[in-house]
Amino acid sequence: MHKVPRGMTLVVGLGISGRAICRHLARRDVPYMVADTRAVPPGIDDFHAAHPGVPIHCGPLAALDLSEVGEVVSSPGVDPRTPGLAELAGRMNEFSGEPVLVGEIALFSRACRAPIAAITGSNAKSTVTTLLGEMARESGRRVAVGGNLGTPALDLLDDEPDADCYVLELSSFQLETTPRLGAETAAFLNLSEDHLDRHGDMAGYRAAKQGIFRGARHAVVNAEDPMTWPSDRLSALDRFTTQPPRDGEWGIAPHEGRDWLMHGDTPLLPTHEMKLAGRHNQANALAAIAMGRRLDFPMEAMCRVLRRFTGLPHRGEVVAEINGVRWINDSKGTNVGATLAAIAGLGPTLQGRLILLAGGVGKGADFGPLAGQLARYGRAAILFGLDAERLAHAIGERVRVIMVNDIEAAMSQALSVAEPGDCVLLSPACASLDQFANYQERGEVFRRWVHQRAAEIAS
Ligand code: UMA
Ligand code: ADP
Repeated sequence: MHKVPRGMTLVVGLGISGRAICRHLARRDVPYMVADTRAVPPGIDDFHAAHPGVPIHCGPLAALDLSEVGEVVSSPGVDPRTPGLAELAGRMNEFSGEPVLVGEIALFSRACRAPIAAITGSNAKSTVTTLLGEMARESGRRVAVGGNLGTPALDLLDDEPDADCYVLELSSFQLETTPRLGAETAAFLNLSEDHLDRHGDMAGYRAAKQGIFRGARHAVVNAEDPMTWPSDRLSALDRFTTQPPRDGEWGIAPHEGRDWLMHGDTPLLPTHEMKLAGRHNQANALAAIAMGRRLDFPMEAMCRVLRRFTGLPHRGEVVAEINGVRWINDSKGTNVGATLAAIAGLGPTLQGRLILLAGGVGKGADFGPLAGQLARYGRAAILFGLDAERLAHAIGERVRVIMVNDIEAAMSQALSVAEPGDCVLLSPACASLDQFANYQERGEVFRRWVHQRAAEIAS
């Protein structure tokens, strides 16, 4: 057994997060060593060159003697219940007073001197994080944006040390190993089934995400999803909803004959002026505004961003309109909650009906919840990939189902069944890994095909 020297810091995982942790420690002259469970982690030679003399342990963590380790800083993808780490549960660090086992975000919150705006949820994290970052910029703030999305949090501290505000997207994996975040404002957007292989059940998954509220001065939660509400009382709390707001909530209500984003009785912006499509994105906008208000961003600046922000690629992205039919790429809809929100969000805004393209790796999820919304708004569901049969079984009695082999066949079918006013929505409710490298590649295939058809039809 290899003994980690007394008081030494151990970094676990040589991926994006692990490397950011190493850079952070090196800049602060903290002695550390590294462990990765793989026999030969990719990029190990580059790592040796960049960090000469840093010892690396490869292979099972249980082969390390951690009885005298000072602190273990683990990567989000590494389960704290992994043999070797599990034994550290409950052990406290004598200097920091925090658990011996922490993650990257624990180091971030210790070192960060500017307000933190943190966003979590099963879906819409990247959209709200990006929106809030844009709102900060539009308000003249020096903002740094990253975390689970884009630049790792610890790199933000060093790349942009003078930022006056840090906007972080945080995953349940990151929050699970953050003893106290101390955010100025923290949003928990929604909770639906995901990552249960890691967190065991919904209660465990929710508990990990609730970590976003530890030490928070202000919370933003979803009035329609009680699972997002803090389990401990917080004095400052804002709630958003897609319904008319009650008791000072942020919501959506008719005003002068149209729907508006509202704060209590105050109209903020007509929803049709937003570039993002669907009710779910209006909810995302309200969450971002509620956080921005806490950070003193001017309302006018935030509304300017909502008028121009067209969304991130592969998230409800309108690719083209062909013969009166809108084609939307929501390839990032990789779980049932995301696809449900996309259908329920777009459905009420359509003149025609929805043609859903879905399927892939279902990760054992229950597809049943899709049936009701598809019955309400769907013309057809065109299914492909590994779990197409299981999907068909769950929704087949409520909407017309067409089974195909792959996404190209699904798009050809969609072209023939769609009528003017309809919308073809790629929101698979599944991971892509059975037929694609990742969700981006799946979205690119959709995009290319739609652009080609649009060009053919135009010529
Ligand atoms: N490793 C082990 N043993 C394990 C698991 C991992 O040694 O049991 C090692 C791997 O071999 C690898 C490294 O740890 O070398 C990878 O660590 P990681 O899986 O934590 O991934 P990183 O490359 O460090 O990227 C992580 C996030 N990945 C995950 O949470 C799975 C990235 O989020 C994040 O951008 C990055 O840190 C910077 O903060 C990606 C993600 O998929 C986008 N997140 C999930 C999601 O959004 O659903 C949560
Ligand atoms: P995340 O970073 O949490 O994965 P994204 O912003 O990348 O979130 O969006 C992922 C998917 O979540 C989108 O493709 C869409 O299908 C779905 N989505 C968007 N807004 C919402 C919402 N308010 N509630 C639930 N799902 C949503």
